[in-house]
Amino acid sequence: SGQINPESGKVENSNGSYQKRFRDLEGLYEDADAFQQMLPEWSDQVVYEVQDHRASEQPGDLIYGTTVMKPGCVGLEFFMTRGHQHQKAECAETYFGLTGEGVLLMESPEGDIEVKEIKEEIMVYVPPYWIHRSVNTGKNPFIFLFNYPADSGQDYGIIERNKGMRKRIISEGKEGWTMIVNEQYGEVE
Ligand code: S6P
Ligand code: ZN
Repeated sequence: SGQINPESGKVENSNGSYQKRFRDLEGLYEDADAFQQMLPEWSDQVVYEVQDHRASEQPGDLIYGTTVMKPGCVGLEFFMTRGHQHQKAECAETYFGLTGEGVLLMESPEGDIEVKEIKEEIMVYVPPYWIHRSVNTGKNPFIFLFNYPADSGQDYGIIERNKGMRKRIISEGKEGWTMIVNEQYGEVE
């Protein structure tokens, strides 16, 4: 057992972590020009950090941890995670909001879309096979807890090959967000 700090996302007994910096996220956002304009100032800055606890990778075991995401936008598009389907795609996951606000954008293999708002004390279930990506739609850090099977793995290739997910989450008005079609989806080079 160990404490999880809801304000910092610190997982007391974590045994792994990684950070994604702005420069690592090239190609994720629709507005490539806006990305290039931000790059000099943002390059080294951490957009999100993952800390987790892994007991083992045995089937039946669980991984838990937190993701801490900075607020911000590239053009109109909010900061987001790379997104993935689980490598063992039949593996489900849960997310539980700790601080700030965001959404979980989910897409089924049939192309159905679900967007679930996450904030403090809100639980979201990611069904087997669904691609998922989290988005910070707020003005503060967005922090959530996750739990998923230890042998699940992540497949990032599906999003890379498709040029993203079918939809994008952009800011609207002062505080809001809206979903738009990803015009680059499925584009062939
Ligand atoms: C893992 C789980 C989260 C994400 C994390 C970063 O299955 O969904 O731990 O890994 O939020 O997102 P991503 O898409 O860069 O792995
Ligand atoms: Zn996942």
